[in-house]
Amino acid sequence: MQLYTWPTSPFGAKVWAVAIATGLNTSIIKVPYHPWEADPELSKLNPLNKIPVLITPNGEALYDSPVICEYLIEQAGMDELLENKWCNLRQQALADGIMDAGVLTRYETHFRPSQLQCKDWLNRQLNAINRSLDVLNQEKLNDRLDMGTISIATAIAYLDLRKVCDWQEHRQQLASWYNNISSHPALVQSRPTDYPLPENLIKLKE
Ligand SMILES: N[C@@H](CCC(=O)N[C@@H](CS)C(=O)NCC(=O)O)C(=O)O
Repeated sequence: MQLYTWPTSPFGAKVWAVAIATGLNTSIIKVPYHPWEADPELSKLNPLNKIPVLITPNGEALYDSPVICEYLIEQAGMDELLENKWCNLRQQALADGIMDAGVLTRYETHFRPSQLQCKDWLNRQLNAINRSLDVLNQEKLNDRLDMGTISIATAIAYLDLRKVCDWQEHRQQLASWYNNISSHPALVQSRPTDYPLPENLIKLKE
């Protein structure tokens, strides 16, 4: 299988953590692909032009990340990652929303000239992140890997990578849960990491 992804992508990182947790990572080749490339290759696979995209052994292109994760879990027969399914899927949705708001914040603050940035819109993203983190801080989160905890830990790793906000402040329960779970090898090996933009995209920042 092939996974189109990029090292900074939290959604790609989540899929990779699931791939490691299911043992299917050894059957997947990562194809580094920045979604802002003008090359139409990605949009032929996913008309939304977003990563991650998984190419299955029969050549089918799967997106988006929850669909890919569920596919990997089913292929590996690892239902335990989705035990208490609705809680897991809700937690994944919340974590994905944090990732969405974090990625949009990054795009706005990093790629858009400061005089064009919209403060209200940035605050809206930050408020969504903060409300979601407050909810997670009240929850008794699992200490083992499952679809919910992988998603939440990856979302937090992305907030750290891009320094989106001081998420630990006043959230002691969530911080101590994260400090514990983030040392799991699947999360260490999949963590989103900084990576230079492809050369042809650097002009976007100018
Ligand atoms: N809901 C999608 C979100 C994927 C997503 O937003 N990926 C970002 C990279 S982290 C992307 O491809 N952005 C390109 C764009 O927004 O045009 C998923 O879960 O896979």
